[in-house]
Amino acid sequence: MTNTSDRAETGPGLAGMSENGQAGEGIGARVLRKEDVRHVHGRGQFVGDLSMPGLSEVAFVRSPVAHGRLLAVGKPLGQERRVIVREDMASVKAIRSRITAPTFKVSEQNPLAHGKVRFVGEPIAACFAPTRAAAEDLAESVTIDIEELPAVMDAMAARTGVAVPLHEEWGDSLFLTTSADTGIEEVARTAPVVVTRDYRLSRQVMNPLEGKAILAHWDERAGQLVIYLSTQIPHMMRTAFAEHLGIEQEKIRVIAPDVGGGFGYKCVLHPEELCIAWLAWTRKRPFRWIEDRREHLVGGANCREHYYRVTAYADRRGKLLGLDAEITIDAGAYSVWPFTACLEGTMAGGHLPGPYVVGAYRARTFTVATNKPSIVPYRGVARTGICFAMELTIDALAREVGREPADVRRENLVPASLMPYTNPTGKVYDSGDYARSLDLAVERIGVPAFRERQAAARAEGRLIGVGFANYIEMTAHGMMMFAAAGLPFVPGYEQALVRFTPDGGLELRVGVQSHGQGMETSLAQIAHEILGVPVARIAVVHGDTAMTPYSTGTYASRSITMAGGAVSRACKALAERLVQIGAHLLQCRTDQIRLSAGRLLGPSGDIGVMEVATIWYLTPQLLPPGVHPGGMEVTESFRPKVDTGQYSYGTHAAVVAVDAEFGRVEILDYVIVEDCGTMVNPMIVEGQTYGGFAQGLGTALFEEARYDAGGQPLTSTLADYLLPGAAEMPRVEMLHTETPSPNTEFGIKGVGEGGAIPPPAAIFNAVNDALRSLSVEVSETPLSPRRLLSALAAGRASVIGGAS
Ligand code: MCN
Ligand code: SMO
Repeated sequence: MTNTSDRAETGPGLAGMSENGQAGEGIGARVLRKEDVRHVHGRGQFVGDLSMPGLSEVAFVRSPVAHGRLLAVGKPLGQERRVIVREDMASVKAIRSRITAPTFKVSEQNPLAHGKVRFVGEPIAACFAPTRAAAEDLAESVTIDIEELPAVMDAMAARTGVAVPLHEEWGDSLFLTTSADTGIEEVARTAPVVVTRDYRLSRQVMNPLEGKAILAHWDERAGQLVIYLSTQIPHMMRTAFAEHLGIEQEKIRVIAPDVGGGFGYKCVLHPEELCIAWLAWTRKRPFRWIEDRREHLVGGANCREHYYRVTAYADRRGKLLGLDAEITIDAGAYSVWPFTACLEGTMAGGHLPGPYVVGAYRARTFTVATNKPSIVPYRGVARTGICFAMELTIDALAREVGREPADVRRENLVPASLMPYTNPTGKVYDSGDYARSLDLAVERIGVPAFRERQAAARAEGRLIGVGFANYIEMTAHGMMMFAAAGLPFVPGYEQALVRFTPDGGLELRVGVQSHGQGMETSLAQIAHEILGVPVARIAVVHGDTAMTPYSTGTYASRSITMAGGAVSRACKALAERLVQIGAHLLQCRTDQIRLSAGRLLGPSGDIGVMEVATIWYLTPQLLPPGVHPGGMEVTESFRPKVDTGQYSYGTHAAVVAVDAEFGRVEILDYVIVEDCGTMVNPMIVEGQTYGGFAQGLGTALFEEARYDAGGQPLTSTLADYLLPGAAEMPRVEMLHTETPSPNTEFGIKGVGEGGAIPPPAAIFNAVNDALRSLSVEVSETPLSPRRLLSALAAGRASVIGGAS
């Protein structure tokens, strides 16, 4: 990867933005990640690393069929107390996640199946023993009797009816349908150019290095059920356990130790977690379950699986006059707590226009229940799909009107002069210069020269192509968005507790959870920016409900904006106190003091902020009575001025070579332009973007969770479910622009998901550009050799058919 910065002040070793930042550690500095030291030395502490006397390990008996009536579960003789079924834990509430939309249908998911099973891998019984191997042997000896029902596997077909719906009381298979229309009919009647396409984004499994993991035990002294959980949302999980087990929240403590990747998979309540917590609560001793790879690939929750039919109406230059979309989401068996089955559908309907002015807009969404694992949020949530559908449509339109795709993009992008811009579904884009981002990518690729190269290659029988994709990434969307969606929880103010230690170090306590995003470093950089305490002396405390303020947690690329905002506010409040105390110590007025690089500078002397903190704690006799009883500890909160989301954005460009004989796609060049407002740590921003890109590359070319017609998973090992590895990652050139958000501290926006959004769109557009001379288009992920070869074969057949 090479990096080119578009702003002069970014770069290794350069100082932060204000005079308070110590050189190289403030906002904008490429500080090395503090957390990497323990991770690269193998000293991280994951749930699997914990040990505890008397620990029982748990294995699950899982459904071997996709759909059926569960008639009986037989416990092995003499081992009954070690095998738990739903009846044993009757007091535990089923998961009934919902939004308030009147037409939304609620699914009931039992922590262990009861009455029916609805996907292969659904937990039926929990078996415990001193070792996992013994627990698995026990699970093998449990008998189950299931009357199989026809499996509902095809979401598109299931929209119009099925033999036996999963949730029979519904009468159909639809969690939710929505529809919005700003007047498409009029445009449809008159538009000179009409382009219609179908797209499909495959079902994926997110595959964090560490699967789900939970260890729960009873702490007699604290009177608490202590749950070590690999999660992104410790505080919300405490609420989940309390609500479902019927325990008061103060009796539960959730600790997220090191978490080996979340990607959305760990921001929902999984049924197995309820079982482990219930076992520890009722037995008052420790239990653990760690998901293994096969469990993850077969019965873990999935993501994506979108189907689109998109019609673009335009004038002859390709200026959009209207956009009409039918969006179907295969949501799997159950609605997950708390985000529900409808997150993908509602976000897709609300954001399909992306960075474009589309004119009239109609979107109808269908969220369908099928006999597959539930759909959960995954890096990019919905936007990877809508970016794919929108950007491939723009390219199809460009081909139709005979213009360069980049030119048609520029024609339709929301101009910077219209910011803040309200899209047709009422989403407010806070700031951005989308055309500049596209122009940078176009310039980097060198489109006119590429067209010459392409023509020369074609003359030699080689197929190469270029593709662009613009994206927007709604980040840190808060109260207004969640309340409007009617979700069971609504994020409001984010809090941070910041306190000096008696020796002048700093602790930042935040309720969000860092599991690879580098927050232990970047939050410290924000505090350093304001107070000047060296980053090495700033500890970020997170992932423990007993030690941190409440937070809905880490998802929606919200943490640096929200928790960073709260840290900033708390540090500013502390700075004010320091100045007041300092004025006394330096015998001057507060307005004569300046805080710079960690020192309070007065007219006739100066003192370090760390020293002031030490004086407050250890030699208070030096201070006048009543000086700041609140002391060197502040809890402050933050909410963006407009909290419908801070919109990061950017452009990806791919140059590919297509091997029409073997169906292979080779990425020759890849350029990323990204803008996440003010960057706290450009090195981490690049790491986040590159990591997201790897996952987007997986979506584009490799990953697909496949099932047979009966609902049996066909990709239950990593030999069948392909993930990109280091060898598949191309060289990427990354450029940054920085358009601050007007609504946040320092103008920060989020970046955690952006890299994963446009890669499938950019790569498919490049492939379609390469295949243009053959009149072949591809539109289904992943672009495996099989898929590419069959598209080529169909193209040849249609050419032959057309000629006859
Ligand atoms: N950052 C920055 N300047 C900005 C924005 C971000 O320096 N203007 C840096 C900060 O170091 C920050 C990090 O980027 O800690 C990510 O910030 P943010 O965009 O706020 O995202 P979150 O911390 O809320 O993380 C969640 C986001 C999501 S939603 C998914 S999914 C995802 C992602 O982060 N999962 C991840 N990135 C991941 N990275 C890793 N390694 N593992 C995951 O599970
Ligand atoms: S999928 Mo990210 O946890 O919002």
